[in-house]
Amino acid sequence: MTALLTIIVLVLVAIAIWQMTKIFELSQPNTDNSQIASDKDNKLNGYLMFGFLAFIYVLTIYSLWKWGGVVLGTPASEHGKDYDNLMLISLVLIFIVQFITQALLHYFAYKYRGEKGKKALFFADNDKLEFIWTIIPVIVLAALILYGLYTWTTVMDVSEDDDPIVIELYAQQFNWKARYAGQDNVLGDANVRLIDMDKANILGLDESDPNGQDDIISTTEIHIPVGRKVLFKMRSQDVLHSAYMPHFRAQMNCVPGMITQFAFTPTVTTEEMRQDPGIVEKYKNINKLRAENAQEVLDRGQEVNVEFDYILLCNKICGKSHYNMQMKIVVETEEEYKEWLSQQKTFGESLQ
Ligand SMILES: [Cu+2]
Repeated sequence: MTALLTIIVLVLVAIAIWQMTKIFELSQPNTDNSQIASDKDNKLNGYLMFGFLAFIYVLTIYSLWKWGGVVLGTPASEHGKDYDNLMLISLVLIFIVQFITQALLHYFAYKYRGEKGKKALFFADNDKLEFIWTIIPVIVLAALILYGLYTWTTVMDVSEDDDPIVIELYAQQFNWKARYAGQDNVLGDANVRLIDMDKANILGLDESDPNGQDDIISTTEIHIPVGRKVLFKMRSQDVLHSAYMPHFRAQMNCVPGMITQFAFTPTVTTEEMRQDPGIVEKYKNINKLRAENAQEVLDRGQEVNVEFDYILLCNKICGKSHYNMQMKIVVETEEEYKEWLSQQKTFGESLQ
């Protein structure tokens, strides 16, 4: 941030000096102070166009080389591959189009630079040309949008046959709570007005609803079994939040007063993901950075060495501690999941 501000200040100072010399020049008597560009000026600007073209190409290539590795890596859900494909196709298309059009734009700016007595070739009206530059974007965009819609409906489709595990994600400033639907796989009714801290009814469950008695509330982490579809139902207590699970390519807004949902099937357990070459490399780097700032990390009461874990984040800026609104997700085998679940207290038990 300081570096950016310094650059801005330097640029502003440079502009100020430039303007002052201009004023000085204009105030001198008997000098050529014509504001009309000469052929020499136009030629220089033509070359500067090429300079700018080179600058954006170099910047693009440098960014890809330098930060290309910080993308999300192996998707951990069934639909993740489709999602990544859609993203890749869109990016490649944009990249190719931008590469060609920028080159043409800057080349023509140079070619038809102002020159005394020169007139640029132009078409006042050309049906064929207009047809071509209308129809090509229409076809490409229609294909892209249809493919996107198809992917979206496939991702969002949850059928009863999938027999998904139902889990509620409850968002509030600034934490997450998860509620498992229990034996009956039906979440009990809940309402923020029923929240009763004295009785540990932190999610406002309706105590008279039998569906809620076997619900299990977890305030620390979410466990899900690999290969089973999980249906997340989102609720918010206060403001807009967004449940974001980047490794599973899942995100859904949490809106006060309504229930939203997102379902996916996790395909890679936490243990397996820790062996993923991309993750190993990333965590090597993270731990290196943490070791370099070990004292600071220890002062925060954290361990220097960290291991990969799936994570649920909030992706809507919802207040001052938004950045830290997160919850650990553990993907494990069906047996481990059942074992963990059996150790948790049901809502009925916690009321007694
Ligand atoms: Cu939030």
